[in-house]
Amino acid sequence: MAARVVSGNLDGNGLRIGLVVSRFNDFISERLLAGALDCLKRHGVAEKDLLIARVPGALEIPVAARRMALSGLHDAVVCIGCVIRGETSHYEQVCAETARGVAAVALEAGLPVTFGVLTTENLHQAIERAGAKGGNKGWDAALAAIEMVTLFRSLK
Ligand code: INI
Repeated sequence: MAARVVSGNLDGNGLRIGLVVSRFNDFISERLLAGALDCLKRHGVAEKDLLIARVPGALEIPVAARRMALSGLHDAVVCIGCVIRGETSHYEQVCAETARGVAAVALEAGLPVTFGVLTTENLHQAIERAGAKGGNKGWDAALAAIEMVTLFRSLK
């Protein structure tokens, strides 16, 4: 007998999505947020089912994401921010702690918590990934959230 394969789809109808957005480097993170919102709306997520929480910097993302993920009010949480090496001496710590924290929240809550946090060498790379040549990582994180929520529904 062939193995059963389950996968998510990209139908966002009825999904409730929380977004955590950090203000640091907001020139970039606002572009990422715009990409994420555009993606969610184009895939059927209603405006009334979106909640955006703004935090100061990437290091504050995990704890806000945790709050949202455990609230029971969202099917997934999309994390958005931007860390640029050129602008920070503790780049490695900020990146590692943010990624580790977001992954820990997803495991604790058992909810898709996706990572739209850019970690780049310089501003140019960040611009490329926030709506220029490299696409928009906010869009990608939003799409991953929809796919994961719909996958989870097939895994019940
Ligand atoms: N936060 C970011 O989101 N991006 C950065 O590039 C950054 N730099 O450069 O340090 C950054 N730092 C702030 C940090 O995330 C916290 O907000 C701050 O330390 C207060 O806890």
